[in-house]
Amino acid sequence: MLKGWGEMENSLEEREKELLAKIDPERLPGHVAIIMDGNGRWAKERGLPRSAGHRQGVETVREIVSCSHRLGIKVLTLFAFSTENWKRPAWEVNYLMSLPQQYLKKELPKLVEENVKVNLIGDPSRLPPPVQKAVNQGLEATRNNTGMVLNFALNYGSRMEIVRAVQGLLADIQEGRHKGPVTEEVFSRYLFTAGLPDPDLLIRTSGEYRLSNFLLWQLAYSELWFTRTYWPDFNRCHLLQAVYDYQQRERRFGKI
Ligand code: V0D
Repeated sequence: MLKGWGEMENSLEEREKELLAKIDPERLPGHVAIIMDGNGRWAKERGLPRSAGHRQGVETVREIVSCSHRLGIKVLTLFAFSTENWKRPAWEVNYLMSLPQQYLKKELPKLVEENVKVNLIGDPSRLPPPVQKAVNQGLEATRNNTGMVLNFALNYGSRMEIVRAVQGLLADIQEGRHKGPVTEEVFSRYLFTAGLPDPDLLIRTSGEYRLSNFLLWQLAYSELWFTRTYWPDFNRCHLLQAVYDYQQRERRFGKI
């Protein structure tokens, strides 16, 4: 028997309540990183253009940002656009590039009000100037916020990040700005994620089991959580389930 709209919403809410009751607020993952995969396949299965999958994916971003904020997660990193994504068809890249503006136009007032700080990792210099402008406005408007860090990986690639860190460190050594040993702590200050804690939990949607050049250094000790759910179908209950599973794993680890 198909359920009506009200009942479906209700069951999502019931599930959310159950999960919230099981989650220990004292042992939340401080930093959650997400590879938001499966928009294209979600659209294809519905006979829709890939852009429809991306559009629905933005709705999921709204829900997950809001849920993370309410839960008390300190850093949420979302892999929005990789250095490899430039190889996609021009129309799709153009559509993707319209999303930061679209998202910020609607969400920025709420992010400001909720004390969320927008941050960027990756190389913004290759992004179209209007995208750079929109993103800079988001950074600027939330610069002094002290709540959750909403970290978008835009034109991000982990190997590029590591090579640039080496270049930056080398330049600082050669020009006398860095003296002393090169430790892990020193090196990590040259990454895009300088100042942010490493992710405690990585989530990847859509049944792919790879890191795809995402945060290779930073994920060294993270718990990895995979789901076959496509990103447009991912909701707050999936996030809460991932956090709950993370806490179960932590608990087992502690007993060894
Ligand atoms: C498409 C699913 C939000 C994954 C989510 C440019 C792919 C929706 C942003 C965004 C994308 C980025 C920066 C910012 C504010 C919002 C975004 C892209 C793709 C690629 F400051 N969603 N989103 N950016 N998708």
